[in-house]
Amino acid sequence: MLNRRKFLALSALGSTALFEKGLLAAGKPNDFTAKPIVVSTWEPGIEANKGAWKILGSGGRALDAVEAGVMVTEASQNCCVGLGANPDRDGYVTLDACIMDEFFNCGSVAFLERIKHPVSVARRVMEKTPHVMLVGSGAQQFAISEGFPLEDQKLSSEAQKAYNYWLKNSEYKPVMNIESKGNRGPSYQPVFKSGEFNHDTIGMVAMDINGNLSGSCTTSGMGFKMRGRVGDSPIIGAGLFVDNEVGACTATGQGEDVIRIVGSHTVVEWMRQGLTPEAACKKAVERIVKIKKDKAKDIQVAFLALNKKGVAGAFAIHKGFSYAIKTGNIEKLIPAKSLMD
Ligand code: SD4
Repeated sequence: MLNRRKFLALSALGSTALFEKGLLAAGKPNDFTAKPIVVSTWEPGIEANKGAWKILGSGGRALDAVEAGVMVTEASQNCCVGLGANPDRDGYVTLDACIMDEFFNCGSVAFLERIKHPVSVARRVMEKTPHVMLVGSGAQQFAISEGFPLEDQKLSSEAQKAYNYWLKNSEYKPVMNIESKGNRGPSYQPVFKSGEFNHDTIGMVAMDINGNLSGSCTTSGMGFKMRGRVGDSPIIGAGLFVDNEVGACTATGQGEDVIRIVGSHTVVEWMRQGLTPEAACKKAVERIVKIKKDKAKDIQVAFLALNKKGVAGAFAIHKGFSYAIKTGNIEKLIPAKSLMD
């Protein structure tokens, strides 16, 4: 097992070093058929999965696990998810999240400010209101009424540096999850070199010991986005979808293009037709690439899916997307296959 310090040190070496140290498995996701199982996007998923495992490993419900798991990432100031993340172009961090259980219950919040755990507010929307989605000041008001503290609006020191850098040109041209560049700008040099934590989202799907599926997704969205912009992450069907008869899927990358094809729902429907999780994710990626034509080389989108047998799989437009998997005896970061380098 990796402790956090060792993981950060290894992460700083990048995916190649992790692979060499045997912590990455080369793309054979179909080897893993397990119950319980949790999978989540990008390298911070390793820590998040540990949080989920505290519940899954003791026989708990997948819904509780996917909430607890991504809360680890939301609370981390070292990751571009949650209040430590990059702000919008006006300098405010705005958060989106959603959650979905095995009964098609779902809840979502978007454009939420100054609340540390948007995924938990999304769960309250699901459980305590007749609605699926609350946004902006209404979502914040609801969170406060539910006892969530209003946090300081101050940016994290990393985010402040990134924002200062961005302000130099104030160019509205967000860079999305292409590993070599990072989303804090093509030439931004992070002071905290904790590896490739250049993402703003974590998506997690899990199956519990009873074979029930749930999922969660939480994000600060695209760094330096237009104020009020919301991507795919809180949109049920786009950033996340769960059908307990078939499987679950979550997405990451350029949200606009995930929404365009209602990505996660599309992947689940292809799994229903018999495709493996990886093949279903690949087909969704191919659909986006076909729509985007030559613009596809400039965007990253990845899907991560889990079927009812406990088989996980993923696929991305570009190389560099990896996902973390945890079962009773496996804890790995797996590089996903991609259409392009
Ligand atoms: C969005 N899909 O807001 C998110 C961004 C993302 O890693 O996944 N970043 O469009």
